[in-house]
Amino acid sequence: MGRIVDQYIEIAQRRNPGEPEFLQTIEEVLSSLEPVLQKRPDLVESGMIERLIEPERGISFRVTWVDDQGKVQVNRGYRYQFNSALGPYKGGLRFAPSVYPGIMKFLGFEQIFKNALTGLPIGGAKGGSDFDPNGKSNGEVMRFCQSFMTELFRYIGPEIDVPAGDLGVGAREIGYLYGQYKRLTTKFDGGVITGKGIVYGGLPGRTEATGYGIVFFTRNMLEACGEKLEGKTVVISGFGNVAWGTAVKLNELGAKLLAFSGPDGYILDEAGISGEKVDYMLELRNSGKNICKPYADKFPGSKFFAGEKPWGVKADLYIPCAMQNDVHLEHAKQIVASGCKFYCEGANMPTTNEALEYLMANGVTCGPAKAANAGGVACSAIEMSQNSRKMPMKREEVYEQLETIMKNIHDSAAAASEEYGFGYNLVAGANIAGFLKVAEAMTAQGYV
Ligand code: 2IT
Repeated sequence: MGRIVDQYIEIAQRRNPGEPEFLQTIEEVLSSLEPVLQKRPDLVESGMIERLIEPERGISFRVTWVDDQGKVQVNRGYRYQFNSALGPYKGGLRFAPSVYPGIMKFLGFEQIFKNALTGLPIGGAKGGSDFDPNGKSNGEVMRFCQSFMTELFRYIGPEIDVPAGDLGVGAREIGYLYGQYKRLTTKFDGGVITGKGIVYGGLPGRTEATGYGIVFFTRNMLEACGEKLEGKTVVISGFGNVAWGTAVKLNELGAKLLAFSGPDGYILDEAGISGEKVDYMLELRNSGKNICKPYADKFPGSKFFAGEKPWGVKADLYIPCAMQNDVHLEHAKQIVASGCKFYCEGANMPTTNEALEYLMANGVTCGPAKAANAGGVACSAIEMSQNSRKMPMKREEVYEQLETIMKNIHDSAAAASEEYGFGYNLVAGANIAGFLKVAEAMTAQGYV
C-alpha cells in the first residue's frame, strides 16, 4: 500500500518542475508526517498538506542598479511569503548567484517549521536575489540594496512581513535596506527588518545567536545521548556568520575545533581553532573574496586542502555551516567510516536526503537544521518585540532566553518523535512538532 503523503509529493513535483531543492525538502518533511496523517484523517480531509506546500504569495521583481563603471546591471529579486498562520511572515534574504525560485521556496518552506518550533508568533517566508555581493564595492552594494528595497517595501511591514539576513546579507546590507525603507515610508519602523545594528534598534546578541543556538542544541542532543560536548573534537564547514558564532561557542564550552572550509577548500588546524584564529574567520568573510586559504598562510602549523571538503577529517562531531547540499552520500560514508557518532546541521538543508538517511541508518545521531539553527530567527522575533516595546534589551537577557528556547525546541522535537513512533529521531520530531503547531492554527483559521 502506498503512503498517504505520496499524493502530495506528486502534486509538488507537478507544480514545481525544475526546482529540485524545493522538492527535496518537501520529501524530507512529508516522510516524517506519514504517521501523523494516518492518525489524523481530519488533516487529510482539510487538504492541509496541499495547502501547506503552496506558498501563500510569491513575488519576483526587476532590480536595476548602476555599477562603479557606470554600467547598468539587472538582477532578479524575490519574496516568497509562505505561511502566515502563526504570525507575520518572517525569514531572511539571501543574495547569491545561485538564487532562483527553487532555492527561495525550499528556504521559505523550511522556515515555516523552524519558526513554529521557536514557539514565537512568526510565520514563514524567504526572499533574496541572484546578486553576488562578493567582490562588489560598498557603493555598489548600497545602490543594489536601495533598488531592491524600492520594490520590496510595498510588500513588507512590522505586522506584515519582516525580512532579515541570510547568505550574502549581513549587518551592512541590512543597514542599507533599512535606510531605504525609512526613506520611502518616512517612518522609523524598526520592527520591519531584523539583524539591525544595535545603535538603531538591533538586538544585542542577534549576530551570534544562530551559531550559539546551534551549539546549545548540539549540547542538548549530546546530553540526551549521555555524552558531553566538553572535550569533543569538531569539524565545521563554512566561515560566514553562522560558522563563526558556532566556533566561538564551541570553544567557550570546551570543544576543540579542528577544521572549517570555504568554496576554495578546507583548513585543518590540529592545534585547535580558537581565539584570534576564530576572529580571523570574520576577516576572511569581510575580504569579499570568499576564500579561506589565507588562514594557512597566516597561522603556521595549519594546512589548506585545495578543492576538498572537510568531511574526511576524523572528529567526534560534524556541524555543516556553509550552505545547502554540502554533504552528499559519499561524504556521509566518510563520516560513518571515521567512527563519528554526532552530526548537527547548522546551515539550511546542508545534507542531501540520501546522505541524511545513510547517517541515521548507520548509528549517527543527527540534529536537523530547522531545529538547530532556529536560535537566529528566535532572536529576530525577540528583536521585533524589543522594537515594538521601544525598550532595549540586555545581551545577558537575550543569551538566557536563547538557551531556554533551544532547550524547548530540542525537547519538543524529541517528544514528538517518541510519540509518533520514531524513537529519538530529532529530524522526524522537528518536522512533526513544527507541523502540528501550524496545522492547528490553519485549522482554526479555516480554508484559506
Ligand atoms: O535561515 C534563517 O532562519 C535566517 N536566515 C534568519 C531569519 C530571520 O528572520 O532572522
